Amino acid sequence: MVDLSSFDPNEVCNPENGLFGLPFNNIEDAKLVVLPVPWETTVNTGGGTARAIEHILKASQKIDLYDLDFKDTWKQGFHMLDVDKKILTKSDYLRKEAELFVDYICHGDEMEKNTFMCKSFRDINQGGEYLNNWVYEHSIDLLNKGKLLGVLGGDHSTPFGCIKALAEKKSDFGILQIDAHCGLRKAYEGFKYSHASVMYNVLQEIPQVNKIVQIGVRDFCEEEWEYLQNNQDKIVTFFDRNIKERLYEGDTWKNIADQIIAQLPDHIYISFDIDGLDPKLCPSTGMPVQGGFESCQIFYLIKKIIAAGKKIIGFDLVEVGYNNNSMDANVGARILWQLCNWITISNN
Ligand SMILES: [Mn+2]
Repeated sequence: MVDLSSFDPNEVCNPENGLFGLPFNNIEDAKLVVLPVPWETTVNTGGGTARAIEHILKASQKIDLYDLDFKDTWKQGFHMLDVDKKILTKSDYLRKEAELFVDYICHGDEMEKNTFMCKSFRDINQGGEYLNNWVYEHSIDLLNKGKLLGVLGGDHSTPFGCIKALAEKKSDFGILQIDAHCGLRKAYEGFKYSHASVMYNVLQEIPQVNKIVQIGVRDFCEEEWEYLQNNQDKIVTFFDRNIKERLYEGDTWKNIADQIIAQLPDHIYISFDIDGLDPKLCPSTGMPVQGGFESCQIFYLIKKIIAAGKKIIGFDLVEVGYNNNSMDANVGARILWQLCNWITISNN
């Protein structure tokens, strides 16, 4: 147990401390552990989500711990593991390969005619499998230690191994996916475990996930639309445009939130892609799309989910980018704060 008698949450944060400036410096001290996954091999714009983690950590240390919703929930202990530099290096290397590969195929050249491209393609797909195993191994280890678990990406491919590990502990659960995208492509640019395919892969490979409720979606392809039509028993999507139209015509966010909650099973994993929010809150995310939620709408929804007696069994926060003087890391840190507190309250 950490002795909190000398820790003053009103004081300026000691930079030696960790996530949110809290003094829980070991896994053993914490009820909740955040697993950082600095990985973004298949992103096709900007990049930067792998390195955003350290900026989110820094921004988190400036958050006031006093919160009328959460009181002293943090005293149960939140700890974030150190960023694994090997994963970051591997991500950097494979991302370069992926860029060259995509540049090659988008000019209409055939991969089979170029042995270097064939090798890159194999490397990138094997890299995705390696990462999934890495996240799975860390996740299952933390779950076996009785910890609550959150993944901090990286791109949206990062939580797959965590969801797989949770599926070994829970026989059935649903996912609340906050996202501008569906993540339902069969493969993206040929890459099986890409950020754009994460929910497709979850439904293919993790049968314990019996429902996905997507909210805020506003950017998708025909293949994904057809997949949604053919899998209505498993996926319910609240499109951004429909939500907005209802609000413009006088419907309330409360009504819509109630309908979202009614679709969720009792046990829920939250997959929070920050691009589900209005991009003014996350301008450096990988694939910003105009429209989307205010952060407070989502915080309200999560509060209502808890009030409805549903249990959060795990979460991820992904696709947070970074740019000097932008809101990204600050907003990311505050979302992480909400998720850490709500999952802890939900499991008290
Ligand atoms: Mn997205």
